[in-house]
Amino acid sequence: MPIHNADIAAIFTEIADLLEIEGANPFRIRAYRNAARIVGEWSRELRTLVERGEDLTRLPGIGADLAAKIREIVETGKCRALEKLRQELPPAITELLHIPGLGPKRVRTLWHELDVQTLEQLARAARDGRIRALPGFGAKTEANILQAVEQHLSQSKRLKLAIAAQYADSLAAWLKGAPAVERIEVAGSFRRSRETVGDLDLLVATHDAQAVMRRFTAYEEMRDVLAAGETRGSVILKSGLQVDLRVIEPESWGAALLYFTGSKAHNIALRRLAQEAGLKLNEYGLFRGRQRLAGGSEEDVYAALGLDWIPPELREDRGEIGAARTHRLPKLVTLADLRGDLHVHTQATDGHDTLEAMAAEAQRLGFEYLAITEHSQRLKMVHGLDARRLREQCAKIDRLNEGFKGFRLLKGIEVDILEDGRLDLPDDVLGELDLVVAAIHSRFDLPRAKQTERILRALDHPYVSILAHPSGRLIDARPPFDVDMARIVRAAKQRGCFLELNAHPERLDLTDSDCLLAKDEGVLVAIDSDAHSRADFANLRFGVGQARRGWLEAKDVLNTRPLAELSSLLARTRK
Ligand code: DGT
Ligand code: CA
Ligand code: CA
Repeated sequence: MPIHNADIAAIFTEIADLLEIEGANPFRIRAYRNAARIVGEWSRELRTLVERGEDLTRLPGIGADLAAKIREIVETGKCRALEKLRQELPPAITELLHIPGLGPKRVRTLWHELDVQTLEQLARAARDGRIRALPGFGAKTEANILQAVEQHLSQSKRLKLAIAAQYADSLAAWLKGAPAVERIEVAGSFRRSRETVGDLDLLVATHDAQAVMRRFTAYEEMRDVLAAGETRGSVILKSGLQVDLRVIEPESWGAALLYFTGSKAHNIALRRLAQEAGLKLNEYGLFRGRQRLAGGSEEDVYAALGLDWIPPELREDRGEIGAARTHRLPKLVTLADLRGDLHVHTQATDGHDTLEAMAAEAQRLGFEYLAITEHSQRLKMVHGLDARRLREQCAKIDRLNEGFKGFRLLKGIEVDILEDGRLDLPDDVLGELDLVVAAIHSRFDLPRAKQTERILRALDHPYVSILAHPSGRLIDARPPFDVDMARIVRAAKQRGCFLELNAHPERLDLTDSDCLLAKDEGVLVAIDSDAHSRADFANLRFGVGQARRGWLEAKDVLNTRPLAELSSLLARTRK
């Protein structure tokens, strides 16, 4: 069974959790947590590195011991160290750690004192009022726990797009091994580039449905086959991800792809349009009575309905159908339109690659420019730069730039926005840079008015060029902070500065509707990788997907501009 990075990361996280509940050495625990993060965010499959016999200790934070474990996991699907821990502790106990307010110490107490080993047992103990009596808990904590655990139990699990992509790519590659497969596509929310997906919807065109279905159910990563009929199958993968497969005749390809790409709202609107014209639209085609008018391709079907072809990212019934009728669909930005990246880190702070390596990779990708934007001094955990180290880095960038042709490193900083909206570095040094990216990394909990004021004050600073990850959210992990985004967008417009769409798969803010706001207001959006390693440039595709969902065209995006134009736009952000 092919092992994905997320599987390895999950194993390391579970080891760290179990060690923590056991009360093990904090350094050991931190090593596993770091490894889980690095592996989970690594944009190439480690499996392939193992298969090629590459040296895994070259990954940041991975020593010989962890490298051996990665190899063991890839080769056997298991990790003996984890199995041993699972024998020592209750198997589901790490789930308790997902409840806010429950750290390892409390989990250990609950387990030892009340024999609470699962979320259900935790809920029961809270309902029975048994938790409040424990040392260090109390009635208020008990009530909070009960509320959190009930919410947690009712939550549906959605997968982040970047993780779903790893599972989808492997499964599609496996299915392509069936000779009968003529076409294959992952449809549904995945094709629409939603930031998370509930399940994968796979579509295959073939004349031999049986052969395809056989290959599907023989996939190594299957956990449960929920249904496997002649033309449809539904399974749960070992990762817990559900996959629906539809097998269709090639002549219905377009109609089926349209139907299974959705969204449901888009489909309903199309079907209504067909009905108004006396036609019938379903997954087999567009019909007048029994006569089939279209269905082989999506373009056919849209054309027969009097519409231009609509890119999947727009299919949310948010005005795209009207725009398609009047030939006013946006010409959406593509990855190839990006000429550079305006937010990356290097080894000088918490990045894993050198300045030279990041520059080389940017050139290999065909970029014209790359802005180096390290964290600033207040972020001590990541060795944020003070004025002296920033100036040293700038000098180094100047030297490197002398050797480049058709490529330029820009001198920047991701300066921390302090709680009162001031910036974390003095004006004189900020004024020496090509651009200043400002971002919030603390006090996510300020009330709306205060948080908004804080950001407006930062935007008003004479040197700020771009507001990075403007909502601070981490998908499924940390909610966006409470701000008046419309006001921020207007302020950016007045001030002539820009907003970032951070392409990191866990961030992806601006959201799609924020992008629409920015576009309406005429504020250019910078699609940035926030890369902490060379491999992270690959994340730009997710940022572009989000931007496309927000109707952005190349002209709406800052870093589609050639260097000269970019430089003058950045220069204009200075007061
Ligand atoms: P997800 O999986 O929650 O991230 O979202 P989707 O959009 O992938 O939804 P899913 O997997 O339930 O269904 C895939 C597509 O199939 C959906 O986008 C449109 C189509 N579809 C599903 N149910 C219906 C329905 O009741 N009516 C119509 N017109 N289309 C549907
Ligand atoms: Ca789906
Ligand atoms: Ca589905």
